[in-house]
Amino acid sequence: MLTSMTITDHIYGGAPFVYEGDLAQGVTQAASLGYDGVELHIADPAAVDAPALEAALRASSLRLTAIGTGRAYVNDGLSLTDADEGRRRAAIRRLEGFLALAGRFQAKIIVGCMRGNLSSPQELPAALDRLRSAMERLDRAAGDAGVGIVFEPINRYENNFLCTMGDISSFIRRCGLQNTGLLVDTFHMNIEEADLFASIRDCAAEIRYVHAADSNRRYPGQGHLPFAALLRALRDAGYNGVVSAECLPWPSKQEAAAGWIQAMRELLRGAG
Ligand code: LER
Ligand code: MN
Repeated sequence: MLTSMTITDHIYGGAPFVYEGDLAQGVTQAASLGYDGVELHIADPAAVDAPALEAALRASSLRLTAIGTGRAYVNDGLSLTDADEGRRRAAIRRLEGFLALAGRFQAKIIVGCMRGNLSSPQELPAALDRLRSAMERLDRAAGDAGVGIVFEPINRYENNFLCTMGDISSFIRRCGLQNTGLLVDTFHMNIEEADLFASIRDCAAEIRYVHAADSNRRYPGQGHLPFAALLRALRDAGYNGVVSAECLPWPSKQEAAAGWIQAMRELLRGAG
């Protein structure tokens, strides 16, 4: 499996990223810590200096593994299920911009928080219809851009529908999405999955990306998740992709970035 370090220009609130600031410098830091790549979190792809990022990645022989889009919802309120058609279109356009940026780097696009929130449980069928039509369009655009989308189950306290791996995996299958897989985040899994290992086995065919944080969202080893067994289960499920350091910047950004890769190296060695 390949490791990736989360980088962002600015950490808002309690966001689970381990580097903030100049993105090119983030790439250099990830390389010096021994990561294989970086995962970028930004609100707007138009604000990224793509040539500078490209040059930094090339200089460090690192790859951009994925681009997280949640900040377009958290910062700018853009949701794929917004009842207002104009705002929903703006959310789709923002994601099309993200896909174009991802195409340049052969990175995956993460759709998580941008699914939005239901204002009431009764809104669910209408929200799923809006999401289906948005995701069908984005899935085709991803195919055209030659990149994959990974759809992330997020715990109920952040997004109040499609919270489990099974929910997302059936949504992907129901809509017949060809370029969209599942991103599993061990922190969200710990809150939402009834059985971590059964969920990995049941969704094995769809898992395309992993966020690794412990039960308290600190780096692996700082909480009570059975990481060695989880990594073995992922490997047994045929997963050999990216595992990313999306965890709290605790006790500091630097220590979290270094602590995560040190813990993960040992875990991956143990997982064989
Ligand atoms: C949100 O909690 C999350 O897990 C992220 O991957 C979305 O940015
Ligand atoms: Mn995540």
